[in-house]
Amino acid sequence: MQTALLTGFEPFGGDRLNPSGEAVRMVAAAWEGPDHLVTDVLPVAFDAASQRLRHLIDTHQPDVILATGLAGGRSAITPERLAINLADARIPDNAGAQPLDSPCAVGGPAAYFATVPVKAIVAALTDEGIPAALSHSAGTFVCNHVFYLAAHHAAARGDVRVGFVHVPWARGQAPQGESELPLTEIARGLDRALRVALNTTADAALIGGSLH
Ligand code: PCA
Repeated sequence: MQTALLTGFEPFGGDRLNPSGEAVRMVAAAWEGPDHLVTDVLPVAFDAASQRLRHLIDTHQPDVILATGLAGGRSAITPERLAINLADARIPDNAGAQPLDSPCAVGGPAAYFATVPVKAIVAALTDEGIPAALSHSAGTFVCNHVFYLAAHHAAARGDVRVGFVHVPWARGQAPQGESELPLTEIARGLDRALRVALNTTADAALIGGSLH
């Protein structure tokens, strides 16, 4: 039996809800194994989120870490391929911190690739009729920070698969005119993504690159 750590985020930027945190709670409530699932909803704060993540990893020693967050405006569930060693916040985080041009980890490599099978996840979600696409940038805010630090801890430990999935606005929560998906669909997508990450080690050789 493997242990999976699945995280979402609390609301930020003046929003009332964050679909990633809500969907993670739904996945946890419906989970029936066979693998052991640990979930948490992280603060949208650079320091507090990284401390919380570190604590979760040290406590539970997960085999798979899948962190998730909101990418408002995207129309699909998007596994991220790359975490970069850069914190460059356009808005203050929920603790008021706004790092500019700072490394996530001093002396760390410029970037890490996701080690969950991102293309297989996109294919599995698409097969189930859930809008999904590969993304090559998790941004430079708290989501990328958490993804980078999870990958950094995993690189030191070895043998841990790490990924990050951004989700769209949930239906009824999106600002006027923004793309949205039903929250149940987002939760179903995250459950499916996690199961693929748990059960598939080699990624699928599928088209998923972008021209720009
Ligand atoms: N989205 C933000 C931070 C928390 C969240 O859900 C991001 O993409 O960095």
